[in-house]
This record gives sequence, structure tokens and C-alpha cells, in this order.
Amino acid sequence: MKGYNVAVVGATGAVGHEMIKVLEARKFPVKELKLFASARSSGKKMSFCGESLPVEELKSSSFKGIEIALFSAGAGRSVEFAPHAVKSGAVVVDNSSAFRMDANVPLVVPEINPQDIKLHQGIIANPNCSTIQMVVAINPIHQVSRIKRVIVVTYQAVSGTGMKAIQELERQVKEWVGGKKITHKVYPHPIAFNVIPHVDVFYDTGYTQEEMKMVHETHKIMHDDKIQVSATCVRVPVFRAHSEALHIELEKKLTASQVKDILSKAPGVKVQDDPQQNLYPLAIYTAGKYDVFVGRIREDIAFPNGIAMWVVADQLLKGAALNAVQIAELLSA
Ligand code: NAP
Ligand code: 3JN
Repeated sequence: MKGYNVAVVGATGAVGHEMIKVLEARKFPVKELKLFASARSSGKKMSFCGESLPVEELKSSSFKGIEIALFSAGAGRSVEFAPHAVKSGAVVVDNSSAFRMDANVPLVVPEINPQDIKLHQGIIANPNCSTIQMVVAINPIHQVSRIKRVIVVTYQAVSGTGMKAIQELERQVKEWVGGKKITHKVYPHPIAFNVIPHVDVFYDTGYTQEEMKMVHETHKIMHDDKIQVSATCVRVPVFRAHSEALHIELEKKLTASQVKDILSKAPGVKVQDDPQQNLYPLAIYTAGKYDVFVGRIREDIAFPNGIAMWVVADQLLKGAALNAVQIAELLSA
């Protein structure tokens, strides 16, 4: 099998760490792996397949000989450096929002629209993590009975904000246990022992950018602009794995048991649904797993043809690193 020269941009970040681990765990055919981050990390070492690799400062000249570049260093770095990578002959799989809604950039979840990859012109975008786990869970239902409306509330882990937020929650827990005043820098309020209905920046409409990403990206991935989506995105004091409460309205009725049957056969989905045994998806057990877990599947009593369910996934994996490596696997197939 051909081996590829691969670059991970943002290697030292929460997503970058997982990208390196997923490339290794899935035995992606890597010929050479190059790791890039900011000048702050230059000289650090990270391990891959038993080797200790240096982290290099990202520069426009970094991509010589690179065939696949996995970017997760934020939208600003993607805008600045992805064109250099493409010019050097690499295909970029970008985790940021920089190109997601660009008409020339496919936005791909391999379980849903793998065929869109073929349309790429050098860049393929990875959707937002909250969007990915929602569409993996709703698209199989949509194939059987069209979804008219989705109302979603998210419960997002702090690792969604990156390394500095993981450290902030750890520090705040220690401050609380030590009887000290809780200090905060990353979020506008303490996140330990709190729930903050605020992810990303607010628009004048009252919705946040994260909430609107869920609307627009769902339309693009599922190729259906008519699905009405309303999201409330909430940060919770969980280290890893986002949870979502979904209420969906279908064109024609499906029973809860039909939905369970559809989802139990759906790619990338695991149904965990036995409330009498206290079995439903939970963030702490989902962390580190590849699948999107779905439970609490029931007929929604608030409107006709409604289904309610609870969806949990590791947003650093299926929401970012795993989805990106799956895209790279499709490129290499
Ligand atoms: P993070 O933990 O803060 O890591 C950021 C990474 O970007 C680090 O490797 C950092 O390097 C690097 N970086 C920052 N400034 C740079 C520069 N000027 N040049 C080169 N590299 C630079 O953030 P993260 O959680 O991994 O997320 C990274 C991006 O992935 C996000 O901005 C977002 O676009 C996307 N994403 C994140 C998630 C998630 O759940 N966390 C999910 C989906 C998508 P240093 O260590 O040297 O500073
Ligand atoms: O907050 C979360 O739980 C997910 C965060 C995603 C994120 C964080 C900073 C910048 C993104 C994203 O993936 O949409 C971005 C961005 O690229 O705009």
C-alpha cells in the first residue's frame, strides 16, 4: 500500500493530539509525519508509532513534499496557511470554520456524504463537532422519513474550547476544594459547578455563532436547506464528549421502535437505550470512543410525528480528529 507524507498542523492542541493517536490507531498509511504548531512549541517532541518526532514552527514553506495536511490550529491559521499547503500539492482536511461554507469546499461526514469529497479543489472541510454528532444521528432517520424540524440543546465539554479550557476546569475544581475563590479567564463565568448558555460569539438575533454553524452546516452536509434547525448551545463542566437533547419533527410518523431499528443499523451509531436498566449514553463513558451514542429514544408528545432522543459523542474524536482521518482514508482509498 502507498504511504503518504502527512502533516498535522496544530499538533500540540487538544485535537492535534487526537489526530496523531487516531492516525496510529487506525494504521493510516503514513510514510512520513510532520508536526507543526506555533513558535512556542518549536523543539517539543511528540510520539507517533514508537518514534519521537519534533514539533516545528508552522511556516508557509512547511508543506514541501506533504500530500495530506490535517489542520486544527484555528480558522486564522487555516486561512493563512492552507493555500500554501495546496500550492505545494497537498490536500488539506481543515477542522476550522474557515472554509466550511465555501461553495468550492466539500463539507464532509464520511457516513453521510462521502461522495462530496470528489468535488474538492485542494481543501475539504470537517464540520463543527456539535453538527457532526447531530447529523450522524439524524441522517439515517431522514433517509426513511424526511425531517422537517430539529430543536437541539447541546451540553458541550470544555475540551471543545481546547487545552486552556481543560486546564481552567481542573484549576477551578482545585480552587473550590481548597476553599479558594474560583478564578476564570477562558469563559466569561466560572465553568466548575456551573452551566453557561453561551458557546462562541453572539449575533444580534440572540443566537450564537456555534448555534448558527449547526443550522448552516446541517443543510450543506445533508443537502437539504429546508430542514429547520434551532439550537441552544450550552457549556457544561465536563472534560470530554458533547451531549445533545434532540427533538425532531418528521414528515411521516415513525414509532420509537422503528427509529431504534433504523439507528441500530446506521453506520457510526451505537444505540444505548434501556432506561429501566439506567442505560443511556453518558459523556464519561463516551470519552475515547469513536461512535455516536444514542439513547432515550421516544415519541415526542409535544407535536405530531415527533421523536426525542439523547446523543453523545467524543467531540475530539468523531467531532474532529476521527472524522478528519476518515476523510484522509477516503482520499487514500
Ligand atoms: P488548542 O488545544 O487550543 O490547540 C491549538 C493548536 O493550534 C495548538 O497546537 C497551537 O500550537 C496551534 N496554534 C495556535 N496558534 C498558532 C500559530 N500561530 N501557528 C501555528 N500553530 C498555532 O485548540 P483545539 O481544541 O485543538 O482546536 C483547534 C481548532 O480545531 C479550533 O480552533 C477549531 O477550529 C477546531 N476544532 C476544535 C474542536 C474541539 O472539540 N476542540 C472540535 C472541532 C474543531 P501551540 O501549542 O504552539 O500554541
Ligand atoms: O466549543 C466547542 O465545543 C467546539 C468548538 C469549536 C471551535 C472552536 C474555535 C474555533 C471552532 C469550530 O470548530 O467551529 C472554531 C472555528 O473554527 O471557528
